[in-house]
Amino acid sequence: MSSTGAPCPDWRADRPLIMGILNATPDSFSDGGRWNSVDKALAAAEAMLESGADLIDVGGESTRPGAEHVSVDEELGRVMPVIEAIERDLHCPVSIDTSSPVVMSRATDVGACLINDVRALSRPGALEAAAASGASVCVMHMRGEPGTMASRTDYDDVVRDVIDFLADRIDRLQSGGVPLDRVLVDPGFGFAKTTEQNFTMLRRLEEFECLGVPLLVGMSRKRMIGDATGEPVERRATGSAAAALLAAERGARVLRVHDVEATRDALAVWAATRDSGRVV
Ligand code: PT1
Repeated sequence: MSSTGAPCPDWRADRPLIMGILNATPDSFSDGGRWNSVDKALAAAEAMLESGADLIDVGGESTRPGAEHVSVDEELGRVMPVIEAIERDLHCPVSIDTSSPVVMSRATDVGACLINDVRALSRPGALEAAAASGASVCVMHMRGEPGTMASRTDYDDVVRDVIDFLADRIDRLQSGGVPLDRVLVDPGFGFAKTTEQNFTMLRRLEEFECLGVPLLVGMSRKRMIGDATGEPVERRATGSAAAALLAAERGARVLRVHDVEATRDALAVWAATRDSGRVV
């Protein structure tokens, strides 16, 4: 990890952390206007920080169901200018959402403090790149690839099966040289799960505490929220904030969200009900 990058927030802080989502994909920040896409991404990151984000998750590959594969060069071209601009101008903690070992190394070299891999370091060289980087690592549960995962939803018990998978990944990370205090896990909402299975995981989220590492969750604007509310993706902020709040109540330590302000306010109300009464 670069000495110039902001360190990660304390994953074991006394309040849940907010991770703001920044998609560095061509469709997200290009409208042919006056500002180039890096300036727009930077402005979006700044707005999320002002709204209360604790770190910014930069991703150059869409992993939503059915998404297409992107080449490593394409991914680097999307994320590197954005991470460099954030490091230069905003000095905030940055996480890199990637499965590519090359992108992991390059992003952490310029200061990213967390590797967020939805494929749980399954690509050849990913574990080695992550260990060498000195960064924190979030490993997530998924089956297959985003293009095909929708059909792979046969579980004995979705919560137990996902816990077993994550426990195995934690072991592999430790054997590979990533210390436990730099590991986070994510049950992978919307990745090879039906809506019912997603809500089973949310209802039983406390069971993941047995893994002994901080839990990161991402339900923001996902289909499970649309199925519960009947709202299209652009109207899921309120449902997403409610889901984030329930996850916080059940022990989630990091909330990966698009709508930072709604999440912050939901968490502030939740915090006011806690023993200390101390506001977030
Ligand atoms: C996530 C996550 C992620 N989600 C982590 N990283 C996405 N650690 C990207 C839908 O059902 O949950 N955790 N990086 C986005 N992926 C999806 C998946 C988007 C499912 C939408 C859906 O709508």
